Amino acid sequence: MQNRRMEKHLFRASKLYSLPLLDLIYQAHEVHRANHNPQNIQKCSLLSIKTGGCPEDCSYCPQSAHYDTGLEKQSLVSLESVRTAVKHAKSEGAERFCMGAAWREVKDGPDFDRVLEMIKIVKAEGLEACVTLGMLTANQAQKLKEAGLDAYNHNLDTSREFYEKIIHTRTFDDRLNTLKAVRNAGITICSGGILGMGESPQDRLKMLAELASLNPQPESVPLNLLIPVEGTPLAKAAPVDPLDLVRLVAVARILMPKTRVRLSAGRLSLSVEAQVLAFYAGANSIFLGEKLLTRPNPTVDEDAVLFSQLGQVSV
Ligand code: SAM
Ligand code: DTB
Ligand code: SF4
Repeated sequence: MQNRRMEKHLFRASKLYSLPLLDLIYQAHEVHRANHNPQNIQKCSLLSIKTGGCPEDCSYCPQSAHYDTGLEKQSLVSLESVRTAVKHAKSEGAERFCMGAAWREVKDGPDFDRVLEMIKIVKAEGLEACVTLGMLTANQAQKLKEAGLDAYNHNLDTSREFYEKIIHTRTFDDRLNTLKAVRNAGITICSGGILGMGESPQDRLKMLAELASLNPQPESVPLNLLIPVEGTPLAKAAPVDPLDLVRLVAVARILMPKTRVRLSAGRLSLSVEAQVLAFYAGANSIFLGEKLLTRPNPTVDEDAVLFSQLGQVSV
């Protein structure tokens, strides 16, 4: 069933992708307006709560222990530092606070218990809480839900076929299984991927078709442009054409009309004009603040300029 749905979405995605660009973004914008207020762009803030030393070998990731990227490792941060970061993000206008850990999977014990407390801190400040902690069991997902978690980020990252060229320490089905546990626990799903790892346009469309065929569809789909990091196998990957990103945003918007499509990592490599076009094509969420997990992001001041150019009052 999942397979048939996936094939159907892939057929539609391929047809859309081959449309003339202006026809595609016109269609996407219509779907966008019918389902969202285009002025409403969600602002999410990111915090790395446990940095580096990850046992997985994801070829894109500066935090993998398999590569020497010069990154300083850090064990799980304190509750106090989370509280400070949440208050700061809130003062900058963030609506959602996302915490990321360089873990392969969650292990029950004091670290997981501390993450549960972190979620309660985010909720007490009135923000939506999201975490990304690697693989989860059904029981752990349930505990996250009880702590008040709104969303779990777990990316499919690319197509099923390309996945094994990028990551060798886990499988595409491992990812789908965690997404199932998240959904069954009643937590919303944030799942997307990365463009620019050497995948073909067809791989990108397959990834979108996989996401679109989840039932229900993910509430958020982050689209990251690869940030090439020295020391990783993808350090020399070629940059993505911004118009290819715009095309993909448009296809994502049409396949998943209600989903928040997030312009995620890589906005520093995009012009204001490319970002505006991506918003027009249906993107309606960004990461706000000068740091993603370990890499830089536009500053809040730069984004204030972007929002004023869009005619929005403030960030
Ligand atoms: N360890 C957990 C996992 O992999 O699910 C959570 C943290 S991991 C850093 C979250 C996501 O960051 C990855 O799925 C990937 O999409 C993204 N990411 C990591 N390194 C990146 C890079 N260099 N450029 C763009 N996105 C990246
Ligand atoms: C997602 O899709 N992108 C964010 C978030 N989910 C966790 C992470 C981007 C990481 C970029 C590389 C870094 O900062 O280390
Ligand atoms: Fe680890 Fe996540 Fe980075 Fe993969 S993407 S190496 S799982 S932190």
